[in-house]
Amino acid sequence: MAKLRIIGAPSDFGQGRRGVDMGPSAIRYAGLSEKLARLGHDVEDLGNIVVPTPEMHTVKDEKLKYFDEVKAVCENLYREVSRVMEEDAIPIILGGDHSISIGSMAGIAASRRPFGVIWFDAHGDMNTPETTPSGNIHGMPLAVNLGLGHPELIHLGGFAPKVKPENVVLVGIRSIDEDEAKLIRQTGIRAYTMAEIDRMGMAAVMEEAIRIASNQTEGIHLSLDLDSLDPTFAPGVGTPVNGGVTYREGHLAMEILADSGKIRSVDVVEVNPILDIHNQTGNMAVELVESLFGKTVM
Ligand code: 6HN
Ligand code: MN
Ligand code: MN
Ligand code: MN
Repeated sequence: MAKLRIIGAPSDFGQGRRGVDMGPSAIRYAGLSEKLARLGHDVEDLGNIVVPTPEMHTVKDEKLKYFDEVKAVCENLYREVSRVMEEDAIPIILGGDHSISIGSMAGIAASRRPFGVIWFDAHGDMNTPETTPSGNIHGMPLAVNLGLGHPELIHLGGFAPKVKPENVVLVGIRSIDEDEAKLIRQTGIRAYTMAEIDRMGMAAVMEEAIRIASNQTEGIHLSLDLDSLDPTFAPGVGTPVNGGVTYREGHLAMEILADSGKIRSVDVVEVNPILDIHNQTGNMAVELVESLFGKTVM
């Protein structure tokens, strides 16, 4: 039995399209708390962090859109997540777009205990203000957590970087910007493309990913972007890319992570109910988290 604490971060300041701010509602509506409790866990929903109202704000810097708002949201989330970590509970952070991971990982790293990261995504999220094609901060959080990007984002919580490149793994990538690819290579993080998942199989990829992320660390943070999945199974995301992780590959990955016993924290991001079909993506998110916390056939 694990102590699971749900935190909503209903922010869409990291990307252009409104709707991901409703992600926490959609995931809760799909029964997250109840289903995790049914698996025997001690579950508590801590509600949402405070997020500014988008209609009251405008873009000031085209290379770092809604910088002040993203920073404020991440500072709130950092405080909430570090409190949960101090209680030795597992935070499950519901986005919101992926920029919120700047706050969640600052909170996870606050104890200064080393951890690894498995970042499930169609994208690299390794842009900086110099490389970004969109100016959207949700394309930058993994870079920020590695110490690349705007200094005020990097130093959120008062320290940097949040994680070492040798403990970072990307899984499911199939849409990477040109200069972003250079950064991925320079940092030396391990990035499993969809082509590698096809060749090696998801089980072998996950076994390697877990080995890398847990090498000399005390646990693993899973940052789960629902666009890692194929749009057939998760149509409700802002930046869908064809050729993604299948339904079973997704579950298998979560089941292998569950068996590892190494998960210490989770982000579930980019669920956009406005673009979804009957909450398919919200339901998929909940199903995957159930597998991650031990759901099996019998
Ligand atoms: N996400 N690489 C693109 C950009 O605008 O930087 C897309 C980023 C998507 C980010 O899905 O979390
Ligand atoms: Mn992402
Ligand atoms: Mn993505
Ligand atoms: Mn495949």
